[in-house]
Amino acid sequence: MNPSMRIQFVLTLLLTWGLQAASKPNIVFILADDLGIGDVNCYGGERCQIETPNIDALAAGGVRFTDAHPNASVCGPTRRAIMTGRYPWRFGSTVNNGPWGFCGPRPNTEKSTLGKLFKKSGYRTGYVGKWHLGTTMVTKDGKNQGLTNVDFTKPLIHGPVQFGFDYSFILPGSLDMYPYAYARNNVWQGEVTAQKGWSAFNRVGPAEKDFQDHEVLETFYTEAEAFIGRQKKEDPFFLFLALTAPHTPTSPGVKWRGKSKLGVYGDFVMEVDHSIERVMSALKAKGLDQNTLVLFSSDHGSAPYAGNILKATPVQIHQLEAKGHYPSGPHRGYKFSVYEGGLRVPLIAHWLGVIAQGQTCDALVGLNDFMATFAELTGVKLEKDQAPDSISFANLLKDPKSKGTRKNLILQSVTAFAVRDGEWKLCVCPGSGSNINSPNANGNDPMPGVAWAKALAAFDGKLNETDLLKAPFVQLFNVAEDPHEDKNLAAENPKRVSQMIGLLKEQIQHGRSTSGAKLKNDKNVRIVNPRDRRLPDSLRQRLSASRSKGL
Ligand SMILES: [Ca+2]
Repeated sequence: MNPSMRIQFVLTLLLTWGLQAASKPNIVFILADDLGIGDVNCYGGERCQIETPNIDALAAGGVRFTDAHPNASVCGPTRRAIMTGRYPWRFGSTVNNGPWGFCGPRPNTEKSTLGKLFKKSGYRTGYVGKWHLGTTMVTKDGKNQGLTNVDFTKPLIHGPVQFGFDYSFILPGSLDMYPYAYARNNVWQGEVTAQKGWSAFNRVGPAEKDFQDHEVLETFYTEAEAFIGRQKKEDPFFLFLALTAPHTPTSPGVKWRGKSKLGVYGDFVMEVDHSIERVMSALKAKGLDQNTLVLFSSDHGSAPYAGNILKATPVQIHQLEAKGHYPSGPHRGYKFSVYEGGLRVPLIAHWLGVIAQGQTCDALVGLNDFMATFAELTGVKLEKDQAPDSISFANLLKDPKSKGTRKNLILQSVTAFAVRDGEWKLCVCPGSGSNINSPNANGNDPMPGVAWAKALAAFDGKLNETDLLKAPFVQLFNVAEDPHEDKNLAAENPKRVSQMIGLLKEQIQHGRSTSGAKLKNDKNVRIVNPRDRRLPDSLRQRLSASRSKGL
């Protein structure tokens, strides 16, 4: 390189760095809890009976993704994948574990997080809302944290602080998972001396004496506004606002009751919609709306037990559908299932001056992709072992019609894997893939008992475990042509089934799905584990009979 070329090269580098430093956007990510894709008007259309003016306005001013997915159809694993960019099934078991909101952390979840990523790039980081990623509490007897032994006068040993959040205000589990108490920067707030509970799941447990279920969203909105209010124009910030709604108990704030035409469920969704209004107003008040990327999504689809009765009530969701409101939109199934009703969610991005108005993007995106996307937007280079399943979709924010970077995606119900490869989706189970022991999953048809009985009856002869990776025990759908997943094409496409199982095996064995050196999973991962007690006994009996009779 001659001297003039060298000077030009250095000037170019300085200019690039300068532009990056000047253009670091603030980022606010709002995550709803159990909000179905059909609960949002700009997705549900005529099948949606709830007004969501603020989410719709966010979409009208930015880009609406139509093929976005959480990695699981339940809360915990999805949140783990969002926070780390790593598939949730790669993590090991929880430690110090107790029931519901007393759940302990999974080792390594805190190792590489969104909080730490943003801090590395010089951001102020805030987390407000539902946590559900596991905490370690001080116990009076030194045993695992639980209903009777937590010392609420002592701070959390392990919580958002350990995940790289400068400021946090959390509910450790969810709105129907005790303890019903907030922790600010790992310190319990108020006096946790009461016993309360609102859910039909009989989850009555420790609560702060003034804690009210219908005040939680308003409390989180006030906290989020205050966090934004403390920010300075010159320092970028990241805020993760994780709502507790419309998850049961369906308990909107007093001023939201009666707002929707649909009933109390609609009222609660409207209070979720209000989160956008509060965040956008707070940004505008601080003059931060011009350089802030606002994202909105849901942790998975709506629960079959949610509806117009405050308490969780089995299969209540069908009563909403009878009124013309379909929380899963055009899709089949709900929370817990392997079908799109549980696994396809709204995802909207709004960024003035960068994202053009009124865009839609049909590319395949996973919520595990935030980590790599944010790394790209903030100019952080991920280490080789960080976010091993995260692929940046930053290019889609700037040009929603450009080619998506993600070709495949691993999903899961509570008991089964699913693999997306282009338009194809392989569900590695018969039926909905929900838990045979969970009456709360009812409504996810066909339920596992029925589906497995039918598949076992259709299979002749000796059954080996490897047979469980083929028809009639798997389902193959083209989700572009068949959004309701009615036409199972597995039996007529054995080669495609086998290729997609191969893809899943490779991504399990490699410890990562992005390019790079092989990594280790924190536990042994099996595609189908017949010893899983959430699968029916009939499966174990058939395998055992095949072995003993040499059929
Ligand atoms: Ca949830």
